[in-house]
Formats: sequence, C-alpha cells, structure tokens
Amino acid sequence: MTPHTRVFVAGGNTLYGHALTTLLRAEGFESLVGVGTAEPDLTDAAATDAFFAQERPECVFLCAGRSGGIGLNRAAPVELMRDNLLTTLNVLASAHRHGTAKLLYLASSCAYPKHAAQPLQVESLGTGPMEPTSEAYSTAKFAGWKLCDAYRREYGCRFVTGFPANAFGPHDDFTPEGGHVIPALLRRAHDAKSRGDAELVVWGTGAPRREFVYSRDLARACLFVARNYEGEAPINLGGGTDLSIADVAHAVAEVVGFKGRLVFDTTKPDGAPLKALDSAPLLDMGWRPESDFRAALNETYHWFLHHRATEGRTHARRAV
Ligand code: GFB
Repeated sequence: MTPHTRVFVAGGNTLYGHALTTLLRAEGFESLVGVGTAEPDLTDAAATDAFFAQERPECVFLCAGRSGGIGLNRAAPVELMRDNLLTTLNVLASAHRHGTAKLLYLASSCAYPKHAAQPLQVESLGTGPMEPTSEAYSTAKFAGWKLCDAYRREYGCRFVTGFPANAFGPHDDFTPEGGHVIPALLRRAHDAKSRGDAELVVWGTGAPRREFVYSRDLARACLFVARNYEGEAPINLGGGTDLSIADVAHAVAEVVGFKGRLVFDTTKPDGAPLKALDSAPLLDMGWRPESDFRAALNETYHWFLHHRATEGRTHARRAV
C-alpha cells in the first residue's frame, strides 16, 4: 500500500469506519474513495457495483452492516442479519468483479461458539452453537467469513477476515437500549448524573467478562493486517483489556462522575459468559495496542459530551 493506493472504507459511518478513515488520513493516504455521502447504499447491489466500476478501489476495509449491543440484537435480529448479509454479498461481489487487490472483512467475536475454550482461537470457529442473543447477526458475520474464504479458493482473491474484540470509541451508538455496553452505560450514567439519580441500572449480573479494544487501536490493527497478513486463516484483532462488566460499570461511573449506587438488573441477559480473543498470531507479527483502557474511556466520554450529550435519548443511527 502506498499513499496513492485507492482505499475504500465500506461502512465509513460506523465506529470502525470512522476510526479507520481518521487513521488512514493521518497516515497520509491521499486517495480515499466513497467517504461520507459519497458512499453508496451498500445494500443495493446495482449502486454498489456502479460505485466500484467508477472508483475501482484497490484496497477495501469492509466494516459495513448494522450492529448493536445485546438489546438491539434481541429486538431487531432480522434487520441486523439482512443488512450484514446484503452489504457483505454486494461488496465482495463488486470487489471481485472490479479487481480489488486486497480486502479486509471485519467479522465479530460473537461468531465464536458460546462455550469455546478461552482465549478464543480461530480453530474454534464453527465447532459449537453461538450465543443465542446474537445468533442472527453472528450467523451473518460467520457467513461473511466463509464467503471471503470461498472467493479466495475459487478466484484467488486476497480477501482476509479479521475477528475484532468488543470495540468502543468516538462515533459509537450511545443509545441506552441499542448500544454496546460501554457507550450505553456512558449515556445512562451521564443522564443519571444530570438528573441526580441515586441509582444506575446495569444490565445482567455484572459477572460476564469481555475483551475491549479502543477503536483507534482496532483501526491500527486493521491497517497492519492489510499491509502484512495474507494468510488463509482468519485473524483475531484483540490484545486489549479483559474486564468484568461490573469493573466496566465502576470505571464508567468514575469517568462520568456519577456518585450513586450501581444496581444490577438480573432480568436482563448476560449474553456470553466470557469473550477474550487469543491474538497471539497478530502480536507475534509485531503489532501492539497502544491505548490505556481508562484513558480511552475518558476520551470516548469527552467525545460524547461534545457531540452527542444534547441529542434525544431515542436518537438512532443507521449503523454503528
Ligand atoms: O456490549 P454488549 O451488548 O455485547 O453487552 P455482547 C456486554 C455485556 O454488558 C452483557 C452487559 O453482559 C450485558 O448484559 N450490560 C450491562 C449492558 N449494562 C448494559 C447496557 O446498558 N447495555 C448493553 N448493551 N449491555 C454483542 C453482540 O454481545 O457483542 C453483538 O450482541 C456484537 O452481536 C458485540 O457482536 C461484539 O458482547 O454481549
């Protein structure tokens, strides 16, 4: 990849997409295509193909497709699955048809079996049932990986799949019902503090553990993989911090300055008991995360304060 490589971040309005676009600009990439409103509707096969025919991206980061937290996965499995299947089908077909030289597809750690050995190794993919709360979305992500694999085998396409840990950062979905745990709790802790509430409700028991990766580090990992990894096997994109949800909730309360009590609502689902990735293959290639969890949480909250705090609580974005 050179500064002149034509790069398309598919899903530029997502959490990952924003972080990647920012990083690519900072790294001097001058030929980003399909940025902002120039991105076509990737669920529309004809629009996607016309875009690829015109722009001919040489490198594609495929982060498109709706996603959300455990609440959205339970409320809208059809929309999540359809959006991810359609965007993946369309982008891979057009990338193949118009000669994209390298593509990195971002899958999701929830596509791993619910009870796979931890930390999660790519060899475990497909060896058992997935976590039921996100099965529809996860199945679409799993299918995306398999389709990349099929393009590799049948047509020799350099399509690589990455499985990211639970990411968070600026431009995330901060809606209390639809977002992932970090942005949703930041929003609810902020609102609770503003109202002077005595309690902050945290979903589930607080016992599940998740590996978190700051979106800026995830973007760095994606660029590193695009530059250095050609393997057939998918690659885990983690190396971040493994924390319990209770730890996260306490950290959120501190960063926001919420002084009340945390209450765990056990009528809400816990989801997978533990999700931590084995990122040894990535780390062995020399990549390292740079962000400290607490500092990243603080940056994310400050981004929220400047960009989202005054928006309505029901604000919904098309994709995160
Ligand atoms: O972030 P989250 O929705 O993702 O939830 P998953 C993680 C944990 O945080 C669960 C708890 O145990 C939740 O019960 N939690 C506590 C909360 N308070 C909250 C809250 O206010 N909001 C949310 N959302 N959770 C997702 C999948 O699962 O993983 C998606 O549903 C996606 O498909 C993502 O792939 C990576 O890790 O449980």
